[in-house]
Formats: sequence, structure tokens, C-alpha cells
Amino acid sequence: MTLQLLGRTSSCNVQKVIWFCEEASITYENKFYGGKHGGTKDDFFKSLNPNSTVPVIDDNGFVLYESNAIIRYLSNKNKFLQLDNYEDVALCYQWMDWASFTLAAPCAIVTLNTMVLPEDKRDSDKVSKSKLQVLSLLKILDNHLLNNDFIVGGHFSLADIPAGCWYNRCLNFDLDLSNYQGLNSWGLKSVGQGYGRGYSLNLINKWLKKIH
Ligand SMILES: N[C@@H](CCC(=O)N[C@@H](CS)C(=O)NCC(=O)O)C(=O)O
Repeated sequence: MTLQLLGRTSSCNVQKVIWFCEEASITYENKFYGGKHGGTKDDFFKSLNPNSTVPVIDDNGFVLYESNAIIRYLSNKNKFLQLDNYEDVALCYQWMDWASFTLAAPCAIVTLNTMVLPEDKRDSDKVSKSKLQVLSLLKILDNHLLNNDFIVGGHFSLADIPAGCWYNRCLNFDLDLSNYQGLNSWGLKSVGQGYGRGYSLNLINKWLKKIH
């Protein structure tokens, strides 16, 4: 059976899985759950993921949630985007967690208060404070990327996917990133236009305009 991916494409965590599948040429069927599509509190969805969050995959009966766990599983199963030594694997997990928790936290506050909540419920103070946090966190990644072409191991790896998805989201936050040369040049190589690698995220950006 084709890999089932449950989750709305406007979620960065779902985007990680789409990006990996596109890179690895894995055929998948995407069913929209969560956000305005709802369905995550239904018995069926909760039998797959009692946390009611997206993404979830069903790979021929093997069910898995947590986006980073999903892309690590798909990477191991397909022997794709793997790293060769334990140190690089550990650094890869470090950056995946950093992007998914440390960077994602203020990004989620900006997203909520600029795109998701109704205008009269948005908190502009929270947006300003969180944008400053995002800028200082992106500076950490920028410093790392001034000396490294990609996040780990000198080539595109799983480590670039979570950070790439959140960087892509940050491009919608109206931030001044002109002094972030390392980040921007990595962004062009990983998620940017004109490179095959960025194809799936560019596609997602087009979808987002239509279906957020
Ligand atoms: N740590 C989880 C977080 C999952 C999560 O919080 N997903 C959000 C979307 S990014 C969600 O399901 N929100 C509820 C909804 O979309 O209805 C993961 O990486 O998969």
C-alpha cells in the first residue's frame, strides 16, 4: 500500500515529511487533517495518534507520529540521507531537535499571532518579542553556516530538513535577514529557488498561498 501521510501541508512538521518523501522519490498519499481540516479528535485519528497532532504516517500498517521520528524512520528504511559516523549522526539529531523545539517555539508564537488567530485576538507585543528571539536564534545557525556548506557533514542531510522548514516559515515573518550571509547562502542551496532540492518546499509555498 502507498505510504499514507496524514496532516495538513501548512504545518512545518508535515512539510518535513513531504520534503523527505520528495527528496527520496517515495510515493505517498497525503490526507489533510488538522487546522481548518479538523479530524484529529476523531476516534479513527486518535487510534493512530492519541495526541491528536499531525503528522502521522501509516506505512503498510506501521503507524508512526512525531515528525523527526518519521523522517529518521524513512531515512533508515530507504537508506537515504544517512550520515556515516556516530558524531555526525549525533550532531544531526542535535540540529533537528534545535530547529524543532528551540527555534520552532518563538516561530509558532509569531505564526499564531500573525496568521492563525483572528485579527482582534492577535498580540503584537508577543510578535515583537518572539521575532527578536527568532532573529537571535537564526544568528546561531547563521554563524554555524558561515563555516559550513550544510548543517552537518558537508552535504545535504536530515539535519537540513527541520531547520529548512522553519527557515522557510521565517521568510514569511518580514524579518531583516540581510546580515545573515551564512544562513541565506545555505537557504539558497537547501530550500531556495533554482535548485532541484528546493522543489518540494517551493511547491508547498505555492499551495500555502491557496490553502493556508
Ligand atoms: N512534536 C510533534 C509536534 C506535532 C504538532 O504539534 N503538530 C501541530 C501542527 S505543526 C498540530 O498537529 N496542531 C494541531 C492541528 O494542526 O490541528 C511533531 O514534530 O510531529
